[in-house]
Amino acid sequence: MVTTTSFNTTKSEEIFAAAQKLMPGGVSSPVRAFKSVGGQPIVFDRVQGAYIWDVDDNKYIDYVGTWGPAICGHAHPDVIQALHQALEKGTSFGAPSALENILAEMVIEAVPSIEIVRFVNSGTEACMSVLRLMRAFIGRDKIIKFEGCYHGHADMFLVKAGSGVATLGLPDSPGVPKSATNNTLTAPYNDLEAVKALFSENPDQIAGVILEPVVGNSGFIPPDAGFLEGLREITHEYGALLVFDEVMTGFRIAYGGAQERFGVTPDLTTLGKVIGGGLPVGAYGGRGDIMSLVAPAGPMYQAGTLSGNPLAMTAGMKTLELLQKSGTYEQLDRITKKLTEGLLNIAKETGHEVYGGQISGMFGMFFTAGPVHNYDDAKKSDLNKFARFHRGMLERGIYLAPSQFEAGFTSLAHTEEDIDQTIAAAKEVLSSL
Ligand code: KE4
Repeated sequence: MVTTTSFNTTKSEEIFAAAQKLMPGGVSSPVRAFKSVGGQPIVFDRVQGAYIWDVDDNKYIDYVGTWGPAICGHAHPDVIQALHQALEKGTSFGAPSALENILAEMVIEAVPSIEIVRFVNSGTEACMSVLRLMRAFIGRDKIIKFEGCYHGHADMFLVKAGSGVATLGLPDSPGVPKSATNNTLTAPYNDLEAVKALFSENPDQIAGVILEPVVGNSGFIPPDAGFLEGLREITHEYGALLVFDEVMTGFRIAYGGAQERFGVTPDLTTLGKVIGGGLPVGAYGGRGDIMSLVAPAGPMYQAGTLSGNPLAMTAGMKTLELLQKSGTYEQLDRITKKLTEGLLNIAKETGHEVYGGQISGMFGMFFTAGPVHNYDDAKKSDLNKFARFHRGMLERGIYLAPSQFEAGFTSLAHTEEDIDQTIAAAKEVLSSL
C-alpha cells in the first residue's frame, strides 16, 4: 500500500500542465480533470487486470475500469492476443466484414429486446441515433428522460444530465439551442406519477421514454421495485416506446443487461463500453419492425466511417466470450458485495452517514444517511467529504471514480486481497475525515 508521505505525482503534474496548453482543461473528457474532487489529476501509463499505474509509477487498484469496458480486467491476454491477430489483417475496411456478423449474433443472442442491431462508435452516437429512430417510428417529437441520467453529449440530452454535466455543476450547456431541447421532457428518477403526468399533459406528442435502467451517472441509483415495470405499462398505454440506455449496464448487470436481470423488455436498447472491450464501439438495436427503418433498409439515416471496424469487433467478441464463462456474474456480484458492504460498514463504524449499494459489478456510495432514490437526493450528499475521501484513497493506491456522480466498477480480475486492501485503506481515510 502506498503511504501518504511517499505519494509522488511529479510527472503527472508536468504532463498535465503541458496538456492544459494543448487540450481544453488538459483532458479528452471532462470528468478526468478531477474538477469536483480537486487536487492534481493523475496521468496514467499502463493497465493490467485490476491495476493501473501512473507516470510516476504509483500503482492503484482500479475501480473505474475505463468507465466500464474493463470488466474482464484490463488488457486481458486473450483480448490482446486476438487484437494482435486482427491487426495483421489491417485496422479498418470501411466495408462489410464477417466479424460484424459474429458480434451482432452475440449481442442479439444475449439481449432480450434486440432482434436487429446497428454498430456505431460511442454510447453518445448510439443514444442520438436511437432518439432519431424513436421519433421516426412513432412520428412524435417529444421524449422523456430522467434528471441525473446521462445519455451522452448530443444536444437533446443535455437537459438535467448526469455524469460530467452534474460533476461540473453545469446548469446545461451553452451552444445548445432551445430548439434542440424544448422537446426533451424530464421527470425525477423512480417517479412513475411524474411520468404519467407528462403523458397526460402532452397527449399524442411523446415518442418515448429513455432511461438508465440502473443509474450510474448520478452516482449509483437502482430502480425502485416496480419502476421499470411501471414504465413498460405506461409506454404501452400511451403508444410510446420504452428505451433502455444500457451503455453502462449492458453485459455488466447481467449478461443480458438490466433488462434480463429485472425481466422488463424495452422496445429499443443502446449499448457501448463492454461490447467494445476497450475499443470504441456503441450500438443500438431492438424490435425488427422498428430497426427496419434504419438506412439503408429504411429511410432513417445514420452512418459512420469506423462503425463495425474489425479491431473493435474483435475486442468486443473476445470480451463477451470471456463473460459467457459460467460463474462470471456470481463472481462479480460476490466480490462487489464484499467491497460495498465493507466500505459501508467501515464508514458507519468511523461515524459517517453513508448510503449505497451494488448490483453485480457496479456499485456506489453517498455520504448521506439517504435514502437516495433520485438525483435530488444524490445532490444532498456531502460532496466535500467525498472529495477528501477520494484523495485519501488515491494516496493509498485506490483509484475511485473522480466524481460523486459516477458509479464504481469491479472486474473479474479483482481479488479478495484487493478488496481487503481497499477496505483497510478506507478505514484509515475515513478515520481521518
Ligand atoms: P460515450 O459517448 O461516452 O461512449 O457514452 C455516453 C453514455 C451513454 N449512456 C450512458 C448510460 C453512459 O454512462 C455514457 C457514458 N458514461 C460516462 C461515464 N459515466 C463516460 C465517461 C466520460 O464521459 O468520460
